[in-house]
Amino acid sequence: MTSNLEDQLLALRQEGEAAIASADTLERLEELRVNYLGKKGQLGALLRSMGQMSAEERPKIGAIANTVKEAIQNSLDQQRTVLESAQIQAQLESETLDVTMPGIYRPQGRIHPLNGIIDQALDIFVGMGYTVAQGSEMETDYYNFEALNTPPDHPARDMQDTFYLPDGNLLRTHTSSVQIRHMEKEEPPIRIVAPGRVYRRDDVDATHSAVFHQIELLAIDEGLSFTDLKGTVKVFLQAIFGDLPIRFRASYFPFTEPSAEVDLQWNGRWLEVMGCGMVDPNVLKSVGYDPEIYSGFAAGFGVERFAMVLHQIDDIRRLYNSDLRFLQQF
Ligand code: 2U9
Repeated sequence: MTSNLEDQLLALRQEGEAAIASADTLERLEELRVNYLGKKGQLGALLRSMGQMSAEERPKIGAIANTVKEAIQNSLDQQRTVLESAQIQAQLESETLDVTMPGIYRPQGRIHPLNGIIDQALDIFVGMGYTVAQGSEMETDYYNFEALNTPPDHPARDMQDTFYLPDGNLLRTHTSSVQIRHMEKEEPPIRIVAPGRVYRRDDVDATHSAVFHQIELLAIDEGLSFTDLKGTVKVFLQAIFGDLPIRFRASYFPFTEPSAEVDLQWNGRWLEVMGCGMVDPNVLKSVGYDPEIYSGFAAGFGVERFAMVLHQIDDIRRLYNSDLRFLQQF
């Protein structure tokens, strides 16, 4: 009886170890664990028959049963390690990237040179405390001209220069109406920068377009002087073009007095790049500001002109053609 049970235990160990060693999946290994060591497994079944044993035999068989259990458990652990590392190895091999394979071509968009300059300019003015303001491209005669000290007989209002709409409105010829509307709503101090599309009835050629982009800035406060204007314009132009000489040349605009044009020395030549001036007292009055208390300065420039100077573009129309051979250079 004793030796029979002992033989059975040792046979179970041998059979178990062999089956476990040849298990080729983790699922199969789990089946074997349940079959040998589980509650209703083979080892348990053999041990239940120990009930009929004498008190002397029982410890001896018990000890053998324990070594069998440990041996089977060891085999299970060992085989689990083998199978798990094989699984990881297989996963590593199937997921390995071939870094020498050619990549997938994805066409990549770029910032249009006009947007690049607008972004750069707005960043500079925001850095100086200005807020971006925008408005409608369709305007009334009042906001585009009258509030800007441009009387009805002024040549800028000529049908030849401005797109008038059948209802008497017009397409704005500059972004200045944005500043007028802003001043009507707000009180000084004011620091705004207004980017946008503007319209002029120009014949289109290499340097003229009927639609182009402007950026204008406006500062209104107590005690602002031409010196503040010069400093602001200089900081801005040098941030865009580098540390180049600039000069202010007296000029005329209806909405500023005094007015100046700003030239930049670029590749040894003086280039006109901006207009500016102290806001005319009549403009301040038109929005209800007292010119005895407040003064201010304004400046404006054409974005296309900046782009053409910076990138050596010979024809303004290249900026609107969406020709990828051109745009991919930026
Ligand atoms: C308000 C008061 C004054 C804006 C200004 C210029 C001078 C100027 C041109 C540059 C080239 C337009 O794109 S361009 O053709 N602009 O020379 N603009 S002062 O003056 C203002 C604006 C708003 C209330």
